[in-house]
Amino acid sequence: MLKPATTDLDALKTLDERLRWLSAWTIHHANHIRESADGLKVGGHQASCASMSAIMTALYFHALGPNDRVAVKPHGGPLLHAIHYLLGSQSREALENFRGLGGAQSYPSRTKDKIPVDFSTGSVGLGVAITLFASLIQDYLTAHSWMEEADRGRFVALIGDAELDEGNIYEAIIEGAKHDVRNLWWIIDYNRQSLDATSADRMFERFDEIFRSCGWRVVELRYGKRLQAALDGNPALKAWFEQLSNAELSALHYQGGAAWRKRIESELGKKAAAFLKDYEDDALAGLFTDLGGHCMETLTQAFDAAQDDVPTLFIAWTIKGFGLPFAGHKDNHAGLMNPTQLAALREAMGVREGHEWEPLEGVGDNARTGVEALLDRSRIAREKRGRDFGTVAIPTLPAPAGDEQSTQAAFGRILLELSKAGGDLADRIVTTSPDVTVSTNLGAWVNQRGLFRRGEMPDIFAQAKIASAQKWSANNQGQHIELGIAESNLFLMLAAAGLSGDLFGARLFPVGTLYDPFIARGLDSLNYACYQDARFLLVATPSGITLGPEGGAHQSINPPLIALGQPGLRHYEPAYADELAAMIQEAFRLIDDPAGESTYLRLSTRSIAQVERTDDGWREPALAGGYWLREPGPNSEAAIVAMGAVMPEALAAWVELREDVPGLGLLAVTSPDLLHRGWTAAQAARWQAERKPSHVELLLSRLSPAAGLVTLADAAPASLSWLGGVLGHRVAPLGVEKFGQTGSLADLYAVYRLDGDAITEAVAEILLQNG
Ligand SMILES: Cc1ncc(C[n+]2csc(CCOP(=O)(O)OP(=O)(O)O)c2C)c(N)n1
Ligand SMILES: [Mg+2]
Repeated sequence: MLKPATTDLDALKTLDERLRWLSAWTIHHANHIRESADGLKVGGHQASCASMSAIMTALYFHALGPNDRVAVKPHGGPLLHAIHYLLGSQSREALENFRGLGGAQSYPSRTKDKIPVDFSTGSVGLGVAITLFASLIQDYLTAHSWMEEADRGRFVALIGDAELDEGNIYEAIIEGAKHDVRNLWWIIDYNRQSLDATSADRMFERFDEIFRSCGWRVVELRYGKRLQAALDGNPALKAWFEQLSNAELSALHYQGGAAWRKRIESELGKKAAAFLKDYEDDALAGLFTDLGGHCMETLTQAFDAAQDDVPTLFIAWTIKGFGLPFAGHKDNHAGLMNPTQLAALREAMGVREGHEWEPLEGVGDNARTGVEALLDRSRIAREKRGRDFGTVAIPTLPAPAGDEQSTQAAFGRILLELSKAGGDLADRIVTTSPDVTVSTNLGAWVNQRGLFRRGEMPDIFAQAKIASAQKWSANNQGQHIELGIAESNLFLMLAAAGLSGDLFGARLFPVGTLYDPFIARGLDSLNYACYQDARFLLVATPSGITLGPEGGAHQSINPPLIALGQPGLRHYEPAYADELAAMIQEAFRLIDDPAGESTYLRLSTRSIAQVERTDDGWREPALAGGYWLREPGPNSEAAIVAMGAVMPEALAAWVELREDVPGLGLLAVTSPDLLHRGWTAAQAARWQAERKPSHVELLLSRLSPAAGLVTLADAAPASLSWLGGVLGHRVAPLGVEKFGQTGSLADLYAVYRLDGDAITEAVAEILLQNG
């Protein structure tokens, strides 16, 4: 903890002004001064920054310790860059290039920004909630001795008040309450304005109730010291002030001192209004803008008083656009000062024209020493962390034995065997699931490795000797983190655990399970995890209409298309247990590889006959996206292309048709995602001297150019139909385009045209077209 000497308050106030200036100037420069090649608006949020400069000053130059991590509200990005500029860890060039290619990003970005960004933000609500899961992961790591107690930090989220409408925040605090989450500071920039307007008064007293009931301490910083004193001495004025609606308050802040005076004179009695004679209009406006979130003394005292580990919500009252000409105006969210207004601000802040980028411009000689000393002391641990946490050996994972298996059951067995074998990898795996641990076959792993809780949680059923396949006791050595049914929480947990190396210097191998259709429920959180380059294995099972009688609303059609369009996530869809073992091994390797990514496995509960292998030749091409399960002959006129759980239908059709269709091949696709990526990458390299054909081009080049493809997937047919575009083969796509019907597998495959008849007819049509 850095405790300020008493004089530091002045230095902090100076830095607050510098941040307000530099953030406004950075945005102004990008919009009004930098040359625009395309005439597009650059944008930036001067009002959102001005609202929070004091809060960030109090944090970064006073309250933060070296291990603390912060998620900054997206539109406060320029403030974070200004802080690093003052600390010497951001370049002027990057600020001049704000929102340009290679410049400071619009919103703080872990992966794209060059300054250390602890958590990316952008999609509001997610940056807030990930801090809670990161804190849980910190507890997990220290309990498992992957991390020293002394290296523990606090997790801070700087939140726009309108972000509080995002439901994912409440899902997170409910989960946090179950796990006794701690070491959190969530600080609301309570400017009572959103993007469109001022925010609803009715929510006013509600947020604190919600947080308190989840075990949080709520600290409201409504008034700065000066305003507090003025109101304390004038109860009628205080009562009047506190009944103003959000819109009225904002309007008055915008209108300024004369408007305050007029309202008070007309609405308060002589005695209560007598204080007005002591204030000029500007001073009066200044008095009423002295809200808690702008008062350095109030902020630093509040932070100093919250040094225990109780999760704390600070509601810091602020004014959106504080100190800027559009302060309080309801339309100011994306408002930009015009050059005249900017010049006026520059003058008012003592910044000389031509010296706008000087870090300490306008700071007098006397103040400078104190400010420089404070900057020096704040330079701690704000360096970007390298990937210096070592690598983990990934053992070969054998395929589970068995002539008939489902990929879901095989997944459970592979993890169980890994657990029994033990070792570094097994110890570093952390599994998590939103109340579908048992139904996704993680039960055996959990029986072996236990549930994680900071405190001991006995298995009451086991103690009572009630027979159960699940040993459901928990302690701080457990390796499974059970979540409630909130898929967004699953992805945020995977994001936090998947960043454990980068955040804490200790690599974890997170494995999360859920039903395939519910990926859509947490999609933005999944995208958020991938955008930050968090590394994890996502196991989605069951999937498709292959769920059969259990299906209906749980059938999934489009996740393979989602995966096709999701950077940072590799989709594998195995048919057989040996493919699955290879894919899990690869997924663990990719978690650890600096150039790796996360993996999504789409599995099934359908037990199918396993194929006999004569050699290992399938393995490498299967990991690259597909292999010929039945080799095509020369000049073959047709091929069956199939993925995942419907492989038995494809194989049966191949057996039936191979005599009539000489050279008929069967291509097993294990990852449309990888095949497509390889194809587009090869296309993009078309003018390079050594353009290498992609895996899918090599696979399909085995066919005659006139051949047709019958593609088959328990998914949207577009998952595979694009294959025709690679070398120009005609395609008859089979797949699922509607869902929601329950039934036996045979019935469903017949209705949805995934059965042998459908394949035979499609092949016949191709042959007919060939004449
Ligand atoms: C999920 C999501 N929806 C919408 C937006 C667009 N958006 C950006 S900021 C904002 C309002 C923010 O208001 P607030 O959180 O109060 O921040 P302030 O700028 O007032 O500090 C909106 C709707 C977004 N970034 N993310
Ligand atoms: Mg707001």
